[in-house]
Amino acid sequence: MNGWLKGTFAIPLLAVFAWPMASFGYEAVAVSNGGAITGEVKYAGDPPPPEKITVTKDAKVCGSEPKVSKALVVGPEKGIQNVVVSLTDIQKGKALQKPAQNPTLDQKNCEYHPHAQIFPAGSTLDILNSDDVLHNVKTTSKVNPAVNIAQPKFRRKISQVIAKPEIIKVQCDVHGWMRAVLVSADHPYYALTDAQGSFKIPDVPPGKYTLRVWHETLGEETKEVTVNEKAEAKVAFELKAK
Ligand SMILES: [Cu+2]
Repeated sequence: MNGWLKGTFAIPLLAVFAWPMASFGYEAVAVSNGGAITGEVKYAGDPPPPEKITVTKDAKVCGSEPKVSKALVVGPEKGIQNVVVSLTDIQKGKALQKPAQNPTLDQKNCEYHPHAQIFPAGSTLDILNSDDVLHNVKTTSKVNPAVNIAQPKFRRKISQVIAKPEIIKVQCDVHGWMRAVLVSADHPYYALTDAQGSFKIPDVPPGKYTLRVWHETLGEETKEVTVNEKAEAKVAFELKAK
């Protein structure tokens, strides 16, 4: 009798936990006539020199040489690296592919690797500690639950599900200079600018969209963009310190 009761109660519980992930209103369709959005994000005016970080703790592991901050990386032609570019109002387009492996955020030599990354919402992020020191992983998420976890050296991996779409800043309270950006995406039309500040978003169904650029220290800006069939729409942005 007990066993039978357990069985009946187990079914609805499992159903709740296996509930399909919310689709965030985005519909996956085949895109055969898409266009591309390409462009550059540049620093307006004279960019500040790269910020130097003095290692004030755990020099044996973190290194005693000053580090260069990756928060604002501006190339010789003023292109800004690691700007998050995305379409904010796309309803339909190509399917968001789940990566073959979990995205990882590695803490190594008291820096995050990679500094910025994009993965589909619902992914399990593997947070690795490759250092023989205590790190602390702290986010200021608002859409997803905020995370604040101590990761001692014996805790090599923490797996954290990032369920909802959001741009999330990560920092370590033990080493105040450690900063990273996680982009949990609800569709595939996201890109990070390269070292030249360039980006490309391919396979966009023809239509009018809002294109947003977001940078961790410079803030965000949006522009309207029209994508035509099998054509390239070029968009240029300039950002500067607020
Ligand atoms: Cu740390």
